Amino acid sequence: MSAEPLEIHLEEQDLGRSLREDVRTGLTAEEKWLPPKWFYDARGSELFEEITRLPEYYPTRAERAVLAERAATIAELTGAKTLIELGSGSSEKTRLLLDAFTRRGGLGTFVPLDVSVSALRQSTAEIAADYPGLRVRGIVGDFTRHLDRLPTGGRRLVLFLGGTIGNLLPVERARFLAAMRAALEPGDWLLIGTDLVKDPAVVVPAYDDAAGVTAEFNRNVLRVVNRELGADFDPAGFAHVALWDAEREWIEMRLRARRPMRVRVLDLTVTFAEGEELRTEVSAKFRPEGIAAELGAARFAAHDFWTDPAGLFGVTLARA
Ligand code: AVJ
Repeated sequence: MSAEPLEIHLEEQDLGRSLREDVRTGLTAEEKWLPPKWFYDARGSELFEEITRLPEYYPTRAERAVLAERAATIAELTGAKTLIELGSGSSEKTRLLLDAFTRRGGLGTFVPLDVSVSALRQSTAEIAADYPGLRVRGIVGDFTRHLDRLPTGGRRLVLFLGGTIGNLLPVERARFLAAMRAALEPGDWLLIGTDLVKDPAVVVPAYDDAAGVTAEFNRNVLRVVNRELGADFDPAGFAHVALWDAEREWIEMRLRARRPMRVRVLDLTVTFAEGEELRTEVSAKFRPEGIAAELGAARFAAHDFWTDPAGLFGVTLARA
């Protein structure tokens, strides 16, 4: 089957407006920041795909190992009719689940939701071509805002993979999980991937690779703001920083001004002192008991928790 036209729940104007709001809020804050969702234009999505193949970036391989081992069990346990994937990107690992559901039978519809139109266009076309008989309904949207637009009816399994939930701050996470639970019916399922707390000597290089791909990915947010809002950031003027916060157990990516800079964006003039940092991403790492507690607080029942053999990455299956 060919993929259906993408359902756009995030129009160009919408995207532009939320980018402008984020830029205004983040760049006028005492400690400057930008949300990580703005990394993912076509080039950013490609750079992220390249990151997933780097030797230092273990999360993708570790999560793939869990899914490869458990896909058949997940298909059997959930018996889902509809598979929804939040922040789907290329949906590369999702194929392990689609394969298992195809063997089992009964899955009718796959609904990937992503902010990146380019990633979604490509993934929906490829998946529709490779899984004949599967209805593929791509939704362009923001998983923090458009959960009420998900298809209803039939037993649903929602995938939130890759550790992307770690991009949300703890309050945002609680809000997201509560909204997710509200969008589901009792008996629906959530499969959530979380990177686990481990030696920072393993985590930090995953966010600061030798080839410099993550640095380019990080600076890409400045290119997006330049192009979309006509700003004049000099991306080369910023150094990539990856920092482990031991207390909060998360990685922060930042861009550090190499020299004093003045940037024009919107109606603002934003100044950076030499060495001043702009936070571009938080990527939280989790402990098994923390995951279960956060799910419980949102009225999900944790059903299974699996890790890869090295215990790097966790995948939790929970029931609404
Ligand atoms: C796609 C959000 C899971 O946090 O590890 C990769 C993004 N940032 N390298 C992550 C990312 C830097 C990634 N997620």
